Amino acid sequence: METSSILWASTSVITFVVMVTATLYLYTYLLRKNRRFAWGSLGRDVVVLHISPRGRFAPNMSPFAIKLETFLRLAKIPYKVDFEEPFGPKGKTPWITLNGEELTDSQLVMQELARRYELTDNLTVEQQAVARALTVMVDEHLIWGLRVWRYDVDRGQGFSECMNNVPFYYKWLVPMQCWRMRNALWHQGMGRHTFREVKGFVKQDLAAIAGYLGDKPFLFGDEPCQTDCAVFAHLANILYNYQRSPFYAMVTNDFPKLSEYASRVRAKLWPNWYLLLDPAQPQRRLST
Ligand SMILES: N[C@@H](CCC(=O)N[C@@H](CS)C(=O)NCC(=O)O)C(=O)O
Repeated sequence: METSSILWASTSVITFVVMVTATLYLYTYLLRKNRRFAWGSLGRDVVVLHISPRGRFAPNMSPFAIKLETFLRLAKIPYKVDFEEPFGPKGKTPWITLNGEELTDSQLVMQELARRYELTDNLTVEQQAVARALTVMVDEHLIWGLRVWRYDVDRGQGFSECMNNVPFYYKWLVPMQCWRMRNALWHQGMGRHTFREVKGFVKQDLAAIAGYLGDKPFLFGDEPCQTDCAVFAHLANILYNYQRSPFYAMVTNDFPKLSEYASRVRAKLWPNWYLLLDPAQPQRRLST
């Protein structure tokens, strides 16, 4: 091959690659801009909650998404749901847009909304300490125990089961996600324990919640508060998204009061739970 032909061929390839990249970039840019414009037109002070699509057994497969949506319902903050861009600026779901501002992380969003809407739970200093400890326990400890089952023991199988329309490329994506999560589990530390030890940790966390809940209807009395959003979300995740896991049996057999508690929060704040599933199910009477 002559040098001029090689030069011509490589210039064509490079031009093609640059043009495809530029087109893709421009397309993504315009798509994002259009979406933001559409979200902005939903109305002032309307929270746009960005989450992954609804699940088969619970309105979301992410406990953090359930937590934040439960909070929006509890606080009666008007919101609309977006499923097109579930991952936010930090690469995690859920996140929100409020009056053009992008806020991320369920806990930070709740704190910020509580500040802006002047929402307080009226807890004593001692209760605030317990609230903090319970929230961190479920968000940062319990969740990792569940992830060991989902991504290591069950190898992501339950993940696809929770979705109605599983996209065809999921059969390649799920092993990749499992590999990524096993890596994360190893670095976080939970992944270094035997599954028997992990079950022990989860049981201790559940026992702590049950112990504090006692015979109260909600964690801090007769009405749910922000901590109930987090605790309910993780219990709902076990009870509806992890039914094949040993954690489901653990909650229902060893801590029936936690099942009753989750049903109570669900009946109070998610009266349309069944209609939100994918596929939507006929609404049933929710027990309190
Ligand atoms: N601290 C975050 C945690 C959110 C989170 O871990 N979300 C998971 C889904 S349950 C996620 O986005 N995972 C994607 C990833 O890690 O790449 C919050 O409270 O919002």
